[in-house]
Amino acid sequence: MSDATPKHVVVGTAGHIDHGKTSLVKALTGIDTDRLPEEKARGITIDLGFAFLEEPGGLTIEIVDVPGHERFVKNMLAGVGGIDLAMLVIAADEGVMPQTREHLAICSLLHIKAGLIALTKADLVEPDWLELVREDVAGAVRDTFLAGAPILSVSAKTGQGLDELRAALHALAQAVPERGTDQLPRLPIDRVFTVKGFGTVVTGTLTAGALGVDDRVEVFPRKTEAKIRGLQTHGHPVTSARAGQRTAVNLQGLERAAIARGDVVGLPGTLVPSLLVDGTLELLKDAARPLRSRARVRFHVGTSEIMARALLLDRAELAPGETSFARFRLEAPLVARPGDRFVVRSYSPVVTIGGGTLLDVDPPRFKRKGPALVAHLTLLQTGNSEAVLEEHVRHVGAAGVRLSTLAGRVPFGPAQLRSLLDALQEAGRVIAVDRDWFIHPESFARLRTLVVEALTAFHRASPLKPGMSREELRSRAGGADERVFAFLLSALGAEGTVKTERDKVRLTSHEVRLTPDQQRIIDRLEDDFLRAEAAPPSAQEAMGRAGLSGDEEHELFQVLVQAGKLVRVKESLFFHARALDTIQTKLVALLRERKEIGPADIKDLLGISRKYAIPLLEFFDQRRVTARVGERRILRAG
Ligand SMILES: Nc1nc2c(ncn2[C@@H]2O[C@H](COP(=O)(O)OP(=O)(O)OP(=O)(O)O)[C@@H](O)[C@H]2O)c(=O)[nH]1
Ligand SMILES: [Mg+2]
Repeated sequence: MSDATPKHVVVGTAGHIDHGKTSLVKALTGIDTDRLPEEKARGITIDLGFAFLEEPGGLTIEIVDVPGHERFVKNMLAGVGGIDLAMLVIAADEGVMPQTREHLAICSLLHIKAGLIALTKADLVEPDWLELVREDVAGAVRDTFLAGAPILSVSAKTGQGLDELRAALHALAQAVPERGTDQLPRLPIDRVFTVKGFGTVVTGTLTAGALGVDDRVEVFPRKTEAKIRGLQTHGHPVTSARAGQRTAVNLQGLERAAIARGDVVGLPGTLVPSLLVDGTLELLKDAARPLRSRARVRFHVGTSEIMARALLLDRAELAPGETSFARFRLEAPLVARPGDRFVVRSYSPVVTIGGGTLLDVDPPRFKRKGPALVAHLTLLQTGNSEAVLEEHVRHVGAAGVRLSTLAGRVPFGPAQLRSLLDALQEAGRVIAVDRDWFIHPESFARLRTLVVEALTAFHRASPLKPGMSREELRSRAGGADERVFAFLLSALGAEGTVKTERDKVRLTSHEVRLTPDQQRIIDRLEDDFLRAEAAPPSAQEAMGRAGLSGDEEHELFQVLVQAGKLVRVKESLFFHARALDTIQTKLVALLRERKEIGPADIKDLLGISRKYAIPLLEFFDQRRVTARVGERRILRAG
């Protein structure tokens, strides 16, 4: 590695209370991580502490020191959420103790990949004893990620073994793979405080992506946005921070009280707060009892702890050592990404019992539980990236999904998402409604069938109607998303299946066909309106004269309206289109002559009553033939 590529690796301490974690961090780095007065007074660590080692070659080892006390495991969990390596600290004079095991289990559940064991306080024991403890420890970690890891005897008091420890940490850190760069920034907050003159500052390990001064960010799940006023790492101002760095973020214009540990800083709209998450759940082998479905648990992810009910999807209870799929119903919104590891502790007694991997952080609401959901989760767990993406698009159904929403649900970054979508589109496994909206071909096909069937049924029931209202059709198609529906209609139009005219949709094959009887009635109706000229009958009257009962809603009457032969002038007052043309010609001629007319003039002109005169004048105003000046009309210019 060259100096040009700085690397940040986060090491978390772990281990039983009083075993010398904080002393060891101080001996290694010179930094006393116990800051709180209460920690000083009691001689124990209560909350997280932070230190670092600048190594040659641009490597920074960030150290998170955690409390060992069993009452503060909750704080320990907030600290180890973002670590790369574990440093399990065991006092040589006491050996493996309860929180040694619990912390080790937590690191295992979080899928920490590597680490080492520091057998500290070596100055307090005889070499023979040290050997026995070493064997004991090697046995205790045999079935864990620390199997075969370096076990180094050290002393914070005498400095014995510190150089070797530092060299071992360096070697492990070198081997930690670089964090991917195609991820949006995410900083789970572990501390919030105010700095005089600066305002609110939050700190955390930037687990992914990068943040820069002046970036606009959102604090999830608070729905509050802020601008980054300043950034610091290790007490020094910087203009940007990258994945793996301990970062302090000065947020402009945000109240300290509005934020808490467990919240997450990210780019606006890029994370999905959710009350329901699905994943795998593994119960620890040494859990005291089986976990029953619906048990209330403490759910830890990132730096947050949220109460939840664990619903087992395919069994009534989970035995120690077993793994199954589970759905968590959270009592407050959770902010996480698929692929995140989590830890579960029982409600009471408060002990770590298991953990797992999140598969779906914004799951579809299945009507049926059980098998369908298990199949969905199996695919998310075992499928390749393309299959996982396709599954997410499939499960949003006919509504389709926005690109940014999809980005929050898939376990990969924006660039990979874009290229996977392109590949799936190419293969016909995803349809792009537009650049920002996607639907699965199966959902699209179902929607297409619904629309064609609805139109077919409509034409059968109303053969005299030229087409179905677009909105009615959309609601028949399950209230399809407007964007998807418009896309579908244009696709059906392009293939020649439907025709859309104004707000009416019909099958291209549909034609209004009248029986001779119906044609006769229609002719009669039309004739009635034609002859009545400026004083037409009501729809009901005309229907009666044509030997039918009904009003303007009657389908035969509507045939004339749809064909544009009868024109609605006002409410249920219809005129024949040709009569209107004649009236207009007369009206214009009169206006040319007189320049200005009143209602009485049109009554005289056409020999009609006020009942027709007023609506006609308003109709021609609307048609922009005339303009109204008080109660009088003039010819509209142009
Ligand atoms: N003799 C000796 N004493 C040590 C050594 N390391 C730590 N101690 C003592 O052990 C006690 C506990 O040390 P801490 O470093 O506070 O232990 P800790 O693991 O951080 O404790 P918690 O954070 O509360 O879990 C202190 O009194 C230290 O002085 C060591 O290497 N040798
Ligand atoms: Mg400590």
